[in-house]
Amino acid sequence: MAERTFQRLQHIIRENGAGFVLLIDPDKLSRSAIAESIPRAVEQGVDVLFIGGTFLFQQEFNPFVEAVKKAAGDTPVVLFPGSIFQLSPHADALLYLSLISSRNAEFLIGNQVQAAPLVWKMGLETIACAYMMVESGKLTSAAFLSNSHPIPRDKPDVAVAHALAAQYLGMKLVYLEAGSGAQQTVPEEMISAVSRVVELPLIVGGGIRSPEEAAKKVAAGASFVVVGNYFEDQTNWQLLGEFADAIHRSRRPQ
Ligand code: 1GP
Repeated sequence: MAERTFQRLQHIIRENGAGFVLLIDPDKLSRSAIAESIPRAVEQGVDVLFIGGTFLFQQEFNPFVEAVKKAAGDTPVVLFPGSIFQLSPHADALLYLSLISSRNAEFLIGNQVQAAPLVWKMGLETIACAYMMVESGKLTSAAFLSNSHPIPRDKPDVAVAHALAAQYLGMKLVYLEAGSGAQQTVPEEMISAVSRVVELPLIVGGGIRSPEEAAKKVAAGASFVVVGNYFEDQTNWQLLGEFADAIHRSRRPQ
């Protein structure tokens, strides 16, 4: 029971080479669009759905997650919370994030302690995830709100040292994050430096806007590529299949 969804994520990597993650921001997808849009995304090759956002202006979180899970069928629905207000027992699992690139105790452990009793009561599967912000050209919401500096994009060794520390602490995943709508994506040099040394599956996201770019992240060593912003415009959803193919066809270095 404990690691069910995590094992499914590992299975996706084994079967597809790398996984395509669609990030759904509850403020950007209307409740009425869920029943039609989510099955379409799954049909076109989305492997995992993340739900999360910086804020919650529009939606009741819990019913939103319930509706997405209902529409997603067997596809894993994983919470990627922007705050402790984004928890729901209807998800398959929760990325238990620690912002390890910061030195801000609230984002390293404070919020995790606040959330722990709620998560325990919900019986949610947790997946410990080392979250690292990477400099991406402009100040992101995450950097601003956490009052912390992202890792300089020309310092892959700094990213490697953080990711190794996460591995030694027993975390399950590493997330290299350029930030939602980032001007520049996480550099391939950094992805490949981390994936060469660290054994944990690597999630890469932020500012990815084309199948080619997504494929490059996999070729550099990403096990999961996350795309959110680009698909907030529903007219782009016709390209979901192309992103999925590009991610599944690309090969991670052995
Ligand atoms: C943000 O990594 C995710 O947390 C996805 O970024 O919204 O820019 O695709 P985008």
